[in-house]
Amino acid sequence: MLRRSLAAAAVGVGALVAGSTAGLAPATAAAPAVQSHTPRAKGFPAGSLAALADGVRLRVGAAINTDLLGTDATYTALAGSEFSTVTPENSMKWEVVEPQQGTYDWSGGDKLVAFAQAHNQLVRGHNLVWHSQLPKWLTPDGVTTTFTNDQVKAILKKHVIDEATHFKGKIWQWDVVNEAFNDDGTPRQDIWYKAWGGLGYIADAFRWAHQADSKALLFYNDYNIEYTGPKSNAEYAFIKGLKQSGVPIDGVGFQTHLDTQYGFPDLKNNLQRFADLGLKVAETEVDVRTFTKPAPDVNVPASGLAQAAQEAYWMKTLQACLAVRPCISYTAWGISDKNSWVPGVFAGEGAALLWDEGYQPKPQFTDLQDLLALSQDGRRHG
Ligand code: 9MR
Repeated sequence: MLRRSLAAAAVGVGALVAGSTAGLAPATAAAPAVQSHTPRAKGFPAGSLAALADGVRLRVGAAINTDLLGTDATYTALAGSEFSTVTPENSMKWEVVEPQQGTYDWSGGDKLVAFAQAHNQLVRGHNLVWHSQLPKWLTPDGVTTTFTNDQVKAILKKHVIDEATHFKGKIWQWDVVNEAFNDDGTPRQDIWYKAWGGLGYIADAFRWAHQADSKALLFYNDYNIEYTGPKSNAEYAFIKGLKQSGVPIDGVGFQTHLDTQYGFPDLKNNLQRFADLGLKVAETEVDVRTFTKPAPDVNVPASGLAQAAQEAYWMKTLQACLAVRPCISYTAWGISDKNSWVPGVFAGEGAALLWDEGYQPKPQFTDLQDLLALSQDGRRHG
């Protein structure tokens, strides 16, 4: 079900077999574990998304461009006051942290961790294993490499253990493996799949990450699994198998990059069926793009209808998380339209975030505030 191709150019695709929906864990059984993994957020301004979300035991976050922290005052102020969790948009990715083999650069990740600690925020680490944004010494394209299979295996093990060890104790949730399946449900044929001769690298990566940092919550993260279809079904079956085999996986991240030209996904059902496997779930990269006016207005919705659709989609993404108790965090993929990846990848689309290019909050921001305020006495209080 190709509702949307997350830009073949920028990101990958992927998935496997059809799974059943034999979810068993009742919501009441999951509640205590969820709450113990969602520490209270303190010190945020009244009315901020962080403070409002804390009232319903939810963490709300944003992907952060660490280059803008401390250099863009408005961006930095919003990053520190509105969000109770942060994700490095790029600065913990392999091409950034190990640009030459054996030479590490943790500066961007360390900067984000320090910022988070100074602002009472938790960090979602992103990511340890992916086919994209890999260093050139390892692969030019994510599918070919001059290393042997055994060398690739040793290189991945070292990377996962070294990075998880460097950030040990500082990461709330790690995206251990990102985007391992295609939209048609088949496994992505990247250098990891080829070296292992299958998806065995995923279980290994979770075990290594757990060995390095036993307290971090370990997530599998992907896009287009918000919709029921070949990809979501394949990942459901695969992750159910991981759980049954005792692999230390704690959660599944639903990236939630949505586009108003496609119908809204049955997101709540998909969050719930993965949660029913005994997992936490999270919305990890939420943005809602729509058709926009021609340049230079690349972040101005093309019509009132486009704007209204965006607002509805934002509210429904948050509603889905609020309705599924083990949904422990809700993260937007950026703060302002000024810095979003969307217009550069999807020509004619944009306006995907909660603040406009001038850092003014958009109606969808107020909508989320209102929804969180209305939820304060809801069932998530337990
Ligand atoms: O937002 C990120 C952008 O700055 C990078 O150029 C891009 C490279 O692929 O990655 C973007 O973030 C992606 C994330 O790491 C994984 N899911 C899809 C996100 C949007 O492409």
